[in-house]
Amino acid sequence: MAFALVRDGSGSTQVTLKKGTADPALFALFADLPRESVVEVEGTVRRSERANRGLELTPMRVEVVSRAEVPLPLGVVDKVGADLDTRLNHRVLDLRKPAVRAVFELRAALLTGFRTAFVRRGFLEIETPKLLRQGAEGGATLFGVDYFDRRAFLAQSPQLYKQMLIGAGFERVFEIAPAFRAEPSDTVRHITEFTSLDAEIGYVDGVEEVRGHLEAIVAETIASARSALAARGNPLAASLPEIALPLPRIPFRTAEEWLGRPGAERDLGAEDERAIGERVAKELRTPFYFVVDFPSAVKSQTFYARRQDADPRSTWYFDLDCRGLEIASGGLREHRLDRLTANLASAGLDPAKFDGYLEAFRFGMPPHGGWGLGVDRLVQALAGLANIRETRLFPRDRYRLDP
Ligand code: AMO
Repeated sequence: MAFALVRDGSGSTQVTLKKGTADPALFALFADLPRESVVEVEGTVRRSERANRGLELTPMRVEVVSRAEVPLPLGVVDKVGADLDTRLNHRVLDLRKPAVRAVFELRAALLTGFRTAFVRRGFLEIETPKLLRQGAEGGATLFGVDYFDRRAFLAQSPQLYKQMLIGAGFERVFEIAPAFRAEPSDTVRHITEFTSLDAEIGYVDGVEEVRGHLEAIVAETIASARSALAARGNPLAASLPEIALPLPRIPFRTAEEWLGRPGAERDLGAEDERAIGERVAKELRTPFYFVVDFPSAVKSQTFYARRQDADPRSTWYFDLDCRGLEIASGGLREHRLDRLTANLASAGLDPAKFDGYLEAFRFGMPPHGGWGLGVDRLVQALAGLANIRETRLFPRDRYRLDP
């Protein structure tokens, strides 16, 4: 007997040849067929107790459409795992593994769910420029580009444009697009090219309206992804949590008390976020939660963040975290031109370089707010992946530009 497992996007099926009954030429072809070759098989399907999925195929005709080279640089069906670098170096083979493909089905289901949730709420999908004259998220992570005889930068986020479109009267917008950050550090939660899911809402009554949209959209999207994945038999469906709303809102001050540094007004690092996540898991038993009211001192570079009128030491900024990982950040924006210009100056930025953005605030700009959510981080948290690189087909980091 000779066996082969034939795999396509829907799963794999056993092909069985019995010596004596099968054509000897077919037997010979089968016997030296390299693993992972592309074949076309025609034959009879029979029930079989022994075979995977309870079916086996007895072939009458086998055509080798594309022969794989030997040896494979990366095993596809091997039980022993390769290290991540080897996997990413041979990503096309790696992506053939059903468990790896499952992550991308999750990713696609989330993107479809997000789009549906936004559109249902009257958000308009937008696409903003990725080649910019100015960054919005701090100079340290800007990628410079030669732009004819000038210097341009890759967009770190669509921040300025989504706000400008509120000035254009669009009221509710969202964008799902690449964002680029020259992250110098080599961590398991940073990459240089990620997918940012941004939303902006005009005429907001307060920050709760922004958070309310975000938590409802995330909960609805995860629920729709769960049913889409379950229908495909994707095992990740079971790892998607039911989300009870409203999510807990943990004041930044409380988080700092938990961390044993009350009133320090220092930004939260990866270790801090992990510690907060552990405490939330133990006491509140929820995967998702907000950390709210970031101090102005922490957001001093975030010139577009609105300070609280009653307490200017605090902003209306928040993070959405999942199990100790920051997934999104957002808040209310400064829509008053004089204060926005002052914020730019105190962030050490030249308002003259932001004239296109600032113009949007000169001819009528409603109060607004929104958020940016890292799609890769969300997939990482939901699929329980150790490294964010596993959430991207062909990840980019400081060292990796290929494949
Ligand atoms: P922020 O800089 O916090 O906010 O980014 C928003 C979200 O994007 C994700 N993210 C990243 N994911 C992977 N690799 C990276 N290098 C990386 N950097 C950021 C995170 C983060 O929460 N303009 C604001 C958003 C807003 O206020 O609307 C912004 O960009 O999940």
